[in-house]
Amino acid sequence: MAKPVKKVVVTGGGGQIAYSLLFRIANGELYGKDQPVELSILEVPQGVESLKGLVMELDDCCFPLLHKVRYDSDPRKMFEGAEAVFLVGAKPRGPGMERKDLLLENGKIFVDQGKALNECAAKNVLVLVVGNPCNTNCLIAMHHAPNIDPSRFHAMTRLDQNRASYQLAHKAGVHLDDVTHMIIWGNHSSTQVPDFHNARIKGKRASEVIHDKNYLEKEFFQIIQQRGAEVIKLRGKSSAASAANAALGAMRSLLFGAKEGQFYSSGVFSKNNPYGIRGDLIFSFPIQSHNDKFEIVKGMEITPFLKAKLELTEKELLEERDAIHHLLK
Ligand code: NAX
Repeated sequence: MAKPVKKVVVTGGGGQIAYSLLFRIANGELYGKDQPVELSILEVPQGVESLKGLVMELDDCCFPLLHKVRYDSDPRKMFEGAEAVFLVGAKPRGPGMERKDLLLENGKIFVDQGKALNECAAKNVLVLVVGNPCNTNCLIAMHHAPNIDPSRFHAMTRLDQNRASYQLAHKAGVHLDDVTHMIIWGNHSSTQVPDFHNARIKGKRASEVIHDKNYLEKEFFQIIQQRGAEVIKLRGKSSAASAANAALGAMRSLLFGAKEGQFYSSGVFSKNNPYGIRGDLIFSFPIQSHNDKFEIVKGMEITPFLKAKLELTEKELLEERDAIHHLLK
């Protein structure tokens, strides 16, 4: 007998990340090749018309698992019964716009969407916030959805994790599968902390394989922290296919867990975290999931170098939270 259809929502449907993401979900790359899906695509009112062309393309792919596609500018309609939600849609930073202005502009979007999720989504919905600044947007959405367990809200740091894993594998000359435990701490921004100390290459600490301390502490950090900006400089547009790929991977980890003995990075509510980070932020930690429950992995070694970096990214997140505190009322 066919499985019941899973309801998946992607916001920012007219944007470039959604253009990569939607086709992969429809092709069974989120839930698997035996799971029918229904897609609901949210856009701003002026962007809805162009979604007709996107939906024509989805139809023309003849995806056997794609049960139905809906699109609209009303989050309440789109979130109805949703089980997996990718909050991708957000405004880009315009010319001369400060990060603080972007926080305020995009923050308002996540107030409304948080409320709509609270009212309309399935109670066990999983929400992955991609739209930037994703940690703080996630905090806002979570805050306005008190009926949904906070552990269901995640901000995406998987792209940063993937970038860091690739760089370590490349530098060490090993296969990607040989790099494990690669964790991003903190904010998805240039203060993020790609933790080479706890990362493993063929089971050993990365620093036991890559002996160049200067590379690990300076160059590696800079490559990862600036990777998004570098892609924009060269491509003229921000990362899209790699972001969609990371979003799929992140949601799959939330749905199905990591491989035995491994974990992954995700921005989660920091309340009662075991690393002394302030408890009212969305902060990226190492995460393990068991039976649909998410836990911050305990016992990671925090060196003085890491501690100083964690303080910087925590400070930035506190500043972001202070800038939008009125949206948390
Ligand atoms: P685009 O500008 O191509 O698309 C964004 C789309 O969102 C537009 O079609 C816009 O109309 C729509 N939108 C705006 N407000 C909306 C609302 N209230 N409801 C529904 N849709 C709305 O951006 P794209 O390249 O797709 O990137 C989307 C977001 O992802 C951006 O905020 C971007 O900064 C962020 N990213 C996050 C990453 C991460 O790792 N967390 C990496 C990639 C990316 O930079």
